Amino acid sequence: MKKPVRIAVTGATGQIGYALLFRIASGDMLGTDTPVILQLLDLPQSQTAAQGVMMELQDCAFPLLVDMFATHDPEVAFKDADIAILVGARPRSKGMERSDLLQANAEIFATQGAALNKVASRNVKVVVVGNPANTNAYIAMKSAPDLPAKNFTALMRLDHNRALSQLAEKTGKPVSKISKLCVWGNHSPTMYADYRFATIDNENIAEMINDQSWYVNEFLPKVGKRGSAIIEARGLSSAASAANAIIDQIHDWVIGTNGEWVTMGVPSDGSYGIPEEMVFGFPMTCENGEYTIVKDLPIDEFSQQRINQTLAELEEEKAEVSNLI
Ligand code: NAX
Repeated sequence: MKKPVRIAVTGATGQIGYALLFRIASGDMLGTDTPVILQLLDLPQSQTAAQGVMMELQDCAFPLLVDMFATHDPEVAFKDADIAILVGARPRSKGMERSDLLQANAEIFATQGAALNKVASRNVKVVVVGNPANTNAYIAMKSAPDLPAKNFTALMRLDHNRALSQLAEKTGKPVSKISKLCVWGNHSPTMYADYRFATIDNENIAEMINDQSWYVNEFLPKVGKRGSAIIEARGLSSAASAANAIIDQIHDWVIGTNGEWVTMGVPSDGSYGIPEEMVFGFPMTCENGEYTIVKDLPIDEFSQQRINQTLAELEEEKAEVSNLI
């Protein structure tokens, strides 16, 4: 049996946490040969709920779940964590301005970044989910100067999966046949789901669909506003699909993509003119626990315009929280 992997999950008693923890413990994320220890973080007022979630986890009798605990102290939750999934964030309350929300969340992620810096495994892999995910990941990364910056990522896989499914529906082909799709930028409606390189059985999807108006006027807005459409229909924000995307992103980062492209929000290395360290969605391949940005793709005028738009939004978010970094 392999050594257990310590997985810290924040916001553990929230909707995404509830959809996520059971799948981690069942082996969906790291494989059925990898035991796990769950280290759950939530606010003091959620500790009773956390006990309830742990009772349910216990009642599943998962063979891979070797230990778990819940706490409200980030330094306890992140102790020796190999993987940290930062889901917990402040929701927007009535009358709260966007800048107030950014600030409130920035403070949470600055504190959690500092705690990771102090107590987590030196090679902890971090996925930030709580919104605004890219900027929160940037703040956590800047608050953890002793950890590798590249280990701080933002969840962009839900956007990628949403785009995949829309293309599968349009072409009538299975999702599993689609390759080389990517989503650039911020996890927000400004994201740019780019299908220019995407193929099905080596056939270019853009040529197959051959309808730029559908792409610009239907596909891009549908993918970009999918989160709002779900809130409208369900009365609650995406939870199971978000949890599934977290599982996918970490699975692929740890286990590899076999040359397939996925999307992750990662600190830029300057590729495609994105300022260094800006946490940005890029096309990615993963191997041996490391990700690599797919380089040197041609960027046409339309794509550059879309990339500039999502970058401008991230620059704005960063400026609003500059007091914390
Ligand atoms: P919930 O409100 O159901 O749960 C959030 C949980 O976080 C609560 O249990 C709360 O007590 C806890 N929490 C709040 N502050 C905390 C702190 N400082 N430390 C630890 N725990 C804390 O929200 P849920 O639906 O689970 O969504 C969580 C976050 O994910 C939100 O910010 C949401 O916007 C974001 N999302 C991000 C997505 C992405 O693709 N990046 C997609 C789904 C989701 O919208």
